[in-house]
Amino acid sequence: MKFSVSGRTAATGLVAAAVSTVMLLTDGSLAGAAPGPAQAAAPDIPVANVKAHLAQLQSIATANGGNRAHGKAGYKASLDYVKGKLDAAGFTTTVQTFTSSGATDYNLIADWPGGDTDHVVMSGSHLDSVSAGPGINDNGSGSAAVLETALAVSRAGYQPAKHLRFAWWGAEELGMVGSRNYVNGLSTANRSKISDYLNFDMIASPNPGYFVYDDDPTIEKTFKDYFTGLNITTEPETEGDGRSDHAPFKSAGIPVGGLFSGADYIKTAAQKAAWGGTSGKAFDPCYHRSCDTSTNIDDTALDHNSDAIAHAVWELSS
Ligand code: DTR
Ligand code: CA
Ligand code: ZN
Ligand code: ZN
Repeated sequence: MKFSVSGRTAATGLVAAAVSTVMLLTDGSLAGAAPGPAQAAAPDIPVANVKAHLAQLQSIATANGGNRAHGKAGYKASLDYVKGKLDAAGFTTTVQTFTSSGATDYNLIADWPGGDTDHVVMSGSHLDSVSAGPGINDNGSGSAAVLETALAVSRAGYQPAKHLRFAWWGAEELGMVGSRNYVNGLSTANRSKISDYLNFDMIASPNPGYFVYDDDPTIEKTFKDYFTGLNITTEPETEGDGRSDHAPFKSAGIPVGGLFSGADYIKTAAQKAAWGGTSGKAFDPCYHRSCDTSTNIDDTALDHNSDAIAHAVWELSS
């Protein structure tokens, strides 16, 4: 039986229906109890695991001229690291090759076997950095959190109704080149099969904010409700409209959403009151600079956002 609403809502509906039809028989047993489908909640994403991926990305940058940028060895080494983890975890991985600014570049796509491939929940992040530095917050943070969420799917043996797909994009810093290449390569039919594209680009800024993309309302509500459960206020993410890898998907009419912890904009006093940190200072003062290293991470924001990603993936795919 397929539900048109999220599995969590459907399960609630089933339980309510079961209760309304249950009768207490003379022998004390219950007749008509129809257990709802087991909708497992998302697991906690261990932030230590996410930070371990960030440490690897930092090491890769350090060993390759200090960055993980388009056309540089550090980018391909980053992709090989992520791919190795996913292959070992049972994902079907595909490396897409494309050329940009005269250099070969790569997207990594990972499909989790199973689920209805006519309904795909996709999560993505750009894996490249700028050439000025290692790009640990921008965007090692999103890449590591999406990777650990995918590995959590494998660890759980999660088999949702919808198909799960994950992606790590090349050349976002050149203008969303990799993600645009991917979307442009999809047939109209395959574009229509992507029910949700979730984008994660800078989710652990050292002076963090909690911003939720205000594009698709269902995805937005999924994230906002999660943070409400943590008693964390969120704000709509409007600065980044068109400035990250959700843009090509949105242009193709695919529902998009995502999370953001802030870049070079300044945190206000009101935002400090809501989120802590320092007002009058940028959310990420090392944005696009050499100091965007593994010390340029707020662990609490990384943890909350990683858990929110897992929550949304479970919720939207059930
Ligand atoms: N992460 C940035 C792109 C980006 C996304 N949202 C915003 C908001 C404000 C400035 C930049 C951004 C990048 O990859 O450069
Ligand atoms: Ca966690
Ligand atoms: Zn950037
Ligand atoms: Zn970015």
